[in-house]
Amino acid sequence: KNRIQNKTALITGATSGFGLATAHALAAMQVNLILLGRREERLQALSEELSQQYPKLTIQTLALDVRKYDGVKSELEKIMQQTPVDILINNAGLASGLGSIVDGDLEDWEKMIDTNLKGLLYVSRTVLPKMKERNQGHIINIGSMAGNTTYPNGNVYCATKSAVHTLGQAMNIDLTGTGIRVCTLAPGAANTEFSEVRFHGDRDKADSVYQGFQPLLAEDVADMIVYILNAPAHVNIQKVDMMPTAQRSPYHLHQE
Ligand code: NDP
Ligand code: 8X3
Repeated sequence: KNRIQNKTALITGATSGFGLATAHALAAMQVNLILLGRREERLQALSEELSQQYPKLTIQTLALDVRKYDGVKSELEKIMQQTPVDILINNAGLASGLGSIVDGDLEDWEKMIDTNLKGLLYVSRTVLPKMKERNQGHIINIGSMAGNTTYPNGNVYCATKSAVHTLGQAMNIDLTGTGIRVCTLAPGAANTEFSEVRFHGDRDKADSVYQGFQPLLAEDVADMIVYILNAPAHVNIQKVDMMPTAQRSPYHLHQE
């Protein structure tokens, strides 16, 4: 049964990886989309592709940096005057660098804290009052295995993701008595542009992360997102840990 058709989903970080795969998966479920990311050309190309494939859907794009509250608030509020957001996928995020906390790069730290944490808060703070007015909505925050268990040199990235997990709990608590549901989806290793971004564009280093085992695919995460969203209104899936079969924790990875 499709319980989400004709709804509207805002996906942050729709230009790549999980967000991109989720855009395709939700479009296939006849969900209208607001696609947000910084790379405007990719947003345009995706919007054209989906509009051709699903001509009945309304696809809108927002070329925005989630770290800039003024832009997030004004642009999203403009869209929400016409198009209420039923579903919010707080997915935009990154790891930048992998190094000791002793001599970590401050620019990397600020990028991660501003995007993964403050960006998620800015978008949520803009969307939530409208959801509350309508007493309905579904939010999925993308956490991580790294938010459950800190690994060597993961420090600030892991801290942002553990904070995302805390904010998911906080949202659920603060929304008690409303129809708004919140889920923290925490994946393990998935082969997207994540590691290329973490290693500042070093493709070989990024590829080596996924050698010798089958990581999650972006499509696997998108499938899970559809499952969570499609649960009946009385079911609130609050937390999902989703790992490659080869990986049981950051320290237990079976590589051939
Ligand atoms: P990708 O690098 O493939 O995608 C990241 C997305 O986030 C891109 O669309 C990017 O778009 C967007 N983004 C980054 N910074 C900003 C910003 N400042 N403003 C708006 N959009 C931004 O990685 P993934 O798909 O893997 O990552 C998605 C989420 O999943 C992240 O939160 C990540 O931490 C998390 N995660 C990833 C795992 C993995 O192993 N891959 C595992 C667990 C969690 P653009 O550059 O166009 O702005
Ligand atoms: C991203 C995946 O492997 O860095 O959250 O924990 S990992």
